[in-house]
Amino acid sequence: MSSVVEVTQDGSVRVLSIDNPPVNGLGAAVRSALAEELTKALQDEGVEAIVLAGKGKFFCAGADIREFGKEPPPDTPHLPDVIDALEASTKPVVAAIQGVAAGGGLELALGCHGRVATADARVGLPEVTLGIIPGAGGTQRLPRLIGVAAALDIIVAGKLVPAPKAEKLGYVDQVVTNNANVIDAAKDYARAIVAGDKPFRRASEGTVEAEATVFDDVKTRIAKKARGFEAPYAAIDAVRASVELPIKEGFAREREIFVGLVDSVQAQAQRHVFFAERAIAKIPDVPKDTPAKEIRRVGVVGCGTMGGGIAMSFVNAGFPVSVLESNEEYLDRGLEKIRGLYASSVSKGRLSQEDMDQRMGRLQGTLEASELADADLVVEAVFEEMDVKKDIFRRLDEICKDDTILATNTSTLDVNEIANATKRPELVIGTHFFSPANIMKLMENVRGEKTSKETIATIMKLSKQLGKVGVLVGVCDGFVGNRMLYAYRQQADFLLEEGALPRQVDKALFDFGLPMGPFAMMDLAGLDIGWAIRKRQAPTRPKELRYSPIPDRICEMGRFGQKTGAGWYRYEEGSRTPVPDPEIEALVVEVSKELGFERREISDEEIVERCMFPLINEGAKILEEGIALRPGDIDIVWIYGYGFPRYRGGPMFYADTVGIDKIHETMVRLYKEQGEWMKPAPLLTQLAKEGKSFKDYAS
Ligand code: 3H9
Repeated sequence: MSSVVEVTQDGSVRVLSIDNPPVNGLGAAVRSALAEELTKALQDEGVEAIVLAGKGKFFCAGADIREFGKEPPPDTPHLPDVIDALEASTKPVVAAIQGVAAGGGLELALGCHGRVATADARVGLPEVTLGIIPGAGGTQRLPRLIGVAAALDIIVAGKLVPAPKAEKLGYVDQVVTNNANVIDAAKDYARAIVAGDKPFRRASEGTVEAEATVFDDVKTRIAKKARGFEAPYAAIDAVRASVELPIKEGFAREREIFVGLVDSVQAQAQRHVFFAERAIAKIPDVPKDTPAKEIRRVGVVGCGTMGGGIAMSFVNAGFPVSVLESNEEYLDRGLEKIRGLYASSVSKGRLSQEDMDQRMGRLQGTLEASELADADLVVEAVFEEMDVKKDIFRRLDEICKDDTILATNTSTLDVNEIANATKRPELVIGTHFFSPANIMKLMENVRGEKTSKETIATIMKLSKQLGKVGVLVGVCDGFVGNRMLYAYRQQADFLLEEGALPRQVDKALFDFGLPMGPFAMMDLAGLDIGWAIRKRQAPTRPKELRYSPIPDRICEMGRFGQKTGAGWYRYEEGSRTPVPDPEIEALVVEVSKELGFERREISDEEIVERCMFPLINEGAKILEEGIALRPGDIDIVWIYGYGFPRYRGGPMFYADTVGIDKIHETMVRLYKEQGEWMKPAPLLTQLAKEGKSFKDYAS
C-alpha cells in the first residue's frame, strides 16, 4: 500500500483512495502512486473494475498549487499522462466524488468512465481564478461531454457547480443523497459497467461541434468582469481547440497554453492572492484553538448608510439584529432604505419574496438603547466624531451584559481611546466595513492594545460567517486601506497641478486595472466629508507640506460629487457616468498658474507610478509599524476594499514585480521634491539596499 493512495478491495472492485490531506492535492507523490496502483490493478486478474475516491472531506482539489512556478519543474508523471492512462484503462474506472472535485481533481474524474457524486458535492474547473487554464484535459473532455456552450460557462467562470446541476448538464452520471455511501454507489456503478448495464464511456472519444459565434459571444459577455485578465481568454482559445482539432492535437494545444500561463506574472499574482487570502486567518499570537464566543444576537447603533448596510450583512447571514436610532424619522428612513434594497433584489430576481420577508423578519428597529442589552455583539456605526462615539460606548458599557463585545465601525478614529471610555476595553474592537457594507467583502478588524485574543478570534470567525474577508489590523489613522489611499489621492491632485487633467489621471488608473480612477471615486463617495476633515485639520497642518487647493475650491462651488450632480465631473440627470467638465479643467489650469507650475505633458506611466509608489511606500511603513501582519494582508485589503486588480496580486505583490529598487529611487526623488511625508519607508530603503522584495520580508 502506498502512503498517499489507500488501496482496498471489495470482491472484484479495487478502490484507490487518495489520502493527501488537507485537500488531496495531486502532488508528485500522489500522481506516481496513482499511476503505479492503476498498473497493478490492471495486471491483477482478480480486479474487474476500479473506484477512484478521496479520503477525508474532499475528493480532490486538483493540482498541488504549491508545485507551480518552482524550479526544478514538478517530477513526472505529469497529471495529463496519469489521466490518459486512466481513461485508456481496459477495466472501468468510476470516480466517487464527495466534497469537492476541483481543477485537476475534476479532470481526473473526467478521465474516469463514470462519475458518482454526493448531492452536496461541488465540481468545477476553477483554474482561471489562479491565472491558468485546466491543463489536464479539462478543456477537451468537458465540451465533448456537455457541449461547448455549457463547458465554456463552467471553465470561463471558474466556479464550482453543485453536483445535481452537473448531473443535469451531463458530467456527473449519478447523484446520491448525502447519507449514502458514495463509494458503495460508485462500486455498483462500476459493476454495472462491467455487466454492460451502463456504458463504458471515454470522454475523449465523444464528438463536439459549435456555432462559430459562441466564442465571440462569451468574450462579449465577460468583457467587463474579465477586463485585464489573461486566463479567461486563454481558456476560450483552449475550448475552441476542442472543436477545431482532433483530440490529441487538442490536448497538445491545451498543454501549450497551460505551460505558457503557469509562470506568467498574472498566474503568480493570483496564486499569491489564493494563499494570502488563507493566511489572513493565521494570527501568530491568537492560535487557531483560541475559543471564540458564540454570537446569537446582534445590535447595530445607527441606521444610516453604513449602519443599514452592516445590519443587512448580519441579517443576510441569519443573525437576528436590533438597529438603534436616535429618532423615529431616521429609523423609518433607514429601515425603508433597507426594505427598498431588498425589494429591488426581488424585482431583479436575485432574491425570492420569501427570503426578503425572512430577512426583514430578523431585523428590528428600536429607539430604546435598552433593547441592545442582550446582544452578544453591538456594532456602532454613527458619524465620525470621537466624543459622540465615546459617549455611545459609555452607555453601551452600562446597558449591555458583561460579556457583550462592543465594536466600532470607525474608519479613522483611535480605537484605544474609544475602548478606554468603557470598563471592558478587552471586549472592544474595530470592525471597519466598507461601503456599501452589505455588498463589499472587506472588514478591517482593528485590534486595540487591550483587545483580548478571544474577542479577536470571535470577530475573525464572524467575518467568515458573514461571508466577508476579515483582515486584522492595528490602530493608526486610516488603518491600512484609507491610510494608503491618502498617499495615492494626494499625488493625483499634485499631478493635476503639474499638467494632467482629472480624466487623464482616471483613465490611466482605470487602464492599470482599478474599477475607477481617484476623481471618479471621490465623486462617488462624496467630496464634502473630506472637505470637513481638511477644514478641521487646517490649523495644525504644517505649512511646509505641499497642499493642493483644488479639492477645496471644487467644494466651495457646491460640487460634492454624484449626489449634487457635479464634482470633479458633471453628471446628467439620473446618470452615474462622469462627463468631463470644461469648468473644472479651466479651474485646474488656473490653479497651476496661481501656484507657478508650468504645465507639462504627463505620461500614463508617470501617473501610475506617482500614484502607486507612494501608496506602496505607505504600505511599507504600515508593515514595519506592525499595523498589518504581512504584505499579503495589505494586498487582500486592497483587492477586496478598493478593487485593486487581482491579476496584479495587490499593491505589495505588484511592488515586487516592478522592483523595489525602482520604487525606492522614485520615492527618493519625490522626497527631495515634496518633503518629509514622501520620505522613503526605512523598510523600503532596507529592501532596496539588500536587493530584496516584500516576498522575502514575508518569509
Ligand atoms: C489545477 O488543478 C491545474 C490542473 O488543471 C492542471 C495541472 C497540470 N493545492 O481553502 P481552504 C490548501 S490548479 C495546494 O482553507 P476550504 C489551502 O492553502 C488547482 N494547497 O479550505 C489551505 O492550506 P492551509 C485547481 C491547497 O475547506 C488548505 O488546503 N483547484 C489546494 O475553505 C485548506 O484550504 C483549485 O483551484 C491546492 N489545490 O476549501 C481549488 N487547495 O491550511 C483550490 C487548497 O495551510 N482549493 N489548499 O492554509 C479550494 O478551492 C479550496 O481549498 C477547497 C476547500 C474548496 C478545496
